[in-house]
Amino acid sequence: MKLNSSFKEKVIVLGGDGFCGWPTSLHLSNLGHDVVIVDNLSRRNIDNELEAESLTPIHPMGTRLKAWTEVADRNIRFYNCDVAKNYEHLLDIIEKERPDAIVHFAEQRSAPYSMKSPYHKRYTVNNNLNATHNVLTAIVQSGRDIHLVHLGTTGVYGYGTAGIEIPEGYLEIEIPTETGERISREILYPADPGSVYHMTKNQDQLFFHFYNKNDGVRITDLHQGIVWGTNTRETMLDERLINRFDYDGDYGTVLNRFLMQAAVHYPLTVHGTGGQTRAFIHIQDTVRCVQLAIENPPAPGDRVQIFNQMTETHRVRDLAGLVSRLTGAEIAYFPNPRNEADENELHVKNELFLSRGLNPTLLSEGLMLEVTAVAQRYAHRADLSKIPATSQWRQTPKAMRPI
Ligand code: NAD
Ligand code: USQ
Repeated sequence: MKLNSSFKEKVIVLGGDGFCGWPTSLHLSNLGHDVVIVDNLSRRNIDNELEAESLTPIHPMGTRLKAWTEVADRNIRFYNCDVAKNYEHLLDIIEKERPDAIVHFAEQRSAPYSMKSPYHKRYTVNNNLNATHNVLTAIVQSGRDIHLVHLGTTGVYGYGTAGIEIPEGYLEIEIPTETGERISREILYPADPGSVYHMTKNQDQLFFHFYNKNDGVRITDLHQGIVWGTNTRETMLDERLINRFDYDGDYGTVLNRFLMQAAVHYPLTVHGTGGQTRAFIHIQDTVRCVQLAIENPPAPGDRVQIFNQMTETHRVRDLAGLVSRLTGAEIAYFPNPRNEADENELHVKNELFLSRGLNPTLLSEGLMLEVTAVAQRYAHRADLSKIPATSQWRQTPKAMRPI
């Protein structure tokens, strides 16, 4: 089962205890990279705050790492550090570990959580912006040529109907000049965030642009769609390595929620008309994409490299229909708690990963396995009172809203 890549690096994974970060750390370690996890375990504390738990029983970090050494005969080191607040500690870790690459997952990633209250908005902005800015500053201060791989979101492009296939980060434009000529430029695709969380990802892009231009930091920004599934080849090796599975109204993402809801016979919770189209990727492909990003760094002097990390797009009501046909689940339509378009089209380019060897896991292959192997298996751990989405996008009375 040990994989062996000829390309071996020292990699720090910020946020390596999380849903994407944990399986990525194991995958990179399995390939022979020397992996160091940095995490402040804030996601576990948010579970305490929300009184919600992963459907799957995730183990403490110490147990996870011991299990990995036993199973794979590889070592991963762990530092408990708040990268948004403890700059000196982060810098020490970078100077001591001397990484070739840093993968940055360490942000508050739930859109509904980021919209719950002024406290949650401020926490998300303070945490995410300071985390990203601290990492960039620490890379520059360390004086090392470290490739930063950041997990961004396809949500930075917004969810109106663009009318074009969304390019990988940069938009070609033509501008008429005063003399009537037309000049061409490539600019960052216009920012159109749909939540405070998504807004922090748009702001991250400006940090990357500046530190790349000013200090020559080599950066890859992965604009990732909604991740579905739970386990990867590595997390399946031992029960103690199991990945988290969020299903609550704040952190559960739409497809995993539908799979869990089907397993516990809860009507599938479609928001609004379900006409929202979104991009998706399986967790196994997430870890593979991060590997490909590390193996294909930008050359010195290159601008920020942006990959769209998604494999297919689906409409929410079509996903509900698919899960319902497979499992017999009922579908329920709820007033949408978010402020988003009821219906949108979405076409996203993802040629860069496909051309570098990504072989996507499609919904049609893995869906039922996920229902039986994970959602049904751990259904007894579900707290149904945590399923409703309670976070509202708008607190202002209707009369005060712009028309
Ligand atoms: P997660 O919440 O499960 O993991 C994030 C990890 O980062 C957690 O372990 C948390 O404790 C840690 N963290 C947060 N702030 C930190 C800080 N200040 N210092 C140290 N550690 C900190 O989220 P995830 O689903 O694994 O997402 C990881 C990244 O991928 C996020 O940046 C998210 O925006 C992006 N992403 C996720 C999805 C998805 O569907 N899950 C989709 C697209 C993009
Ligand atoms: N939705 C439902 N029913 C539900 C849950 C969600 O209809 O029970 C709808 C939402 O209203 C929304 C869509 O499904 O229209 C997607 O919601 P989501 O919670 O699955 O995903 P989102 O909030 O967009 O955020 C997730 C991750 C985030 C990541 C983003 C990628 O939490 O970290 O950045 O997916 S993207 O969607 O491309 O912006």
